[in-house]
Amino acid sequence: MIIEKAEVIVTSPDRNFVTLKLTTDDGLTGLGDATLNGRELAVVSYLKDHVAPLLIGKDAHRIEDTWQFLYRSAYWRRGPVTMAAIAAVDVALWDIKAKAAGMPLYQLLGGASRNGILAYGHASGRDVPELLDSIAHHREQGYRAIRVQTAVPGVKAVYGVAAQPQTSGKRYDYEPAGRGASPMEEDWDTRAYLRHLPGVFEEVRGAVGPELPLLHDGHHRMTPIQAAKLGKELEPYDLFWLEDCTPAENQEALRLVRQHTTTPLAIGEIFNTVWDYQTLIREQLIDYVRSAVTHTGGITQMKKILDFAAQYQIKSGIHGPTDISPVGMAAALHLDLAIHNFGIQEYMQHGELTNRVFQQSFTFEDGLLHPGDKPGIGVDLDVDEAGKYPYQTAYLPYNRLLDGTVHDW
Ligand code: CS2
Ligand code: MG
Repeated sequence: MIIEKAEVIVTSPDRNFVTLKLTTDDGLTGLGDATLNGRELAVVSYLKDHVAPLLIGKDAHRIEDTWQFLYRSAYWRRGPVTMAAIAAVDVALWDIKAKAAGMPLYQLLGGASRNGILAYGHASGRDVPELLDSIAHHREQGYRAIRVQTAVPGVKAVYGVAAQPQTSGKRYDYEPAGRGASPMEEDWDTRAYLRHLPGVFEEVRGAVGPELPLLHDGHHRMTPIQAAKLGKELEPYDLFWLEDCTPAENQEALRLVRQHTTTPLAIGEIFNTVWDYQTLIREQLIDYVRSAVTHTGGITQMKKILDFAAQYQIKSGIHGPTDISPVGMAAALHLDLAIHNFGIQEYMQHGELTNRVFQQSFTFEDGLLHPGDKPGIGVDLDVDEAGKYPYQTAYLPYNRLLDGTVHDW
């Protein structure tokens, strides 16, 4: 089964997506997500100019060998662009292999380890009443776990807060990447955030009761001691996890946070290889691995990372915002269903235009996701529909502190 064609399809229905489509000499096709929010064209070039030409003529069955070839033959290693490109090839090859076997991908990964995949959605609100409405809206949709993000007094534009109230039937509409020639500047004040958030969680936990799993994303903005303080102050509200509490390039920083709080920690959505996790996992400094299959070299590396994490009782919490395409989402679900150390799956729901471009077979019912049983990963891409939505330059925002200093967004 030889790779005959490698096409890079860029489309921008509700937002930009990059998809790799491989076709074999016996007519099988496979899809891989290569979307890197705000740097999509870098991955397009990496695939078109340096990867696709090398794939033609290769045996599509040799997934591990192709992964190792793409990782080691480039000489330069790691990084989000490289690993997103490798991920797209990897997932497309797994899609093809599962189709050739006539099975959904999860069957090739060990079969189902559970009946359904617990999902969490994104509730948000500029104030507590709006936030409680949004939580109610997500519970009506069936979510059994909910992320809580809120505005911060004195801060104009805050990450994760939908532009308008979530009312029934209204999709969560927070798309961080702003279409335009340069990144939007947002403001931030960590002390104001730390003064405000515990009170919000006290009201939310009081309103929803003790059972509902609540999550929160710190989005890389605190110092380790600030993260420790917040983790400790949120303990009475029994969070499912506090995510990206502090930038983790220095993995040892989490030692300080861990010393002060039992609030579970989730990290890794901006990581792209197992080496980014080595200390975090070995020293059990985190409880959940947050990477997306799309940004971590695909199924092949993601499964290795999660198997490594399983030895330390660390679970999966795969990244699933709308900038992970339905192809990347489907790949995650097959892994979620098969691995033993599954934790939770992030699931923001894509918009209507995206769902016209990508026909998906995964389902979301009663708070649980399932990849479906179509051979492969279960996603088809309508190339004609995709062609209606050309790429539009879009960047993620960046932050400045009130004194003008650039800060993590
Ligand atoms: C967020 C993401 O979903 C999350 O946990 O951190 O929405 C993140 O902001 C985006 O993926 C950035 O493109
Ligand atoms: Mg996050």
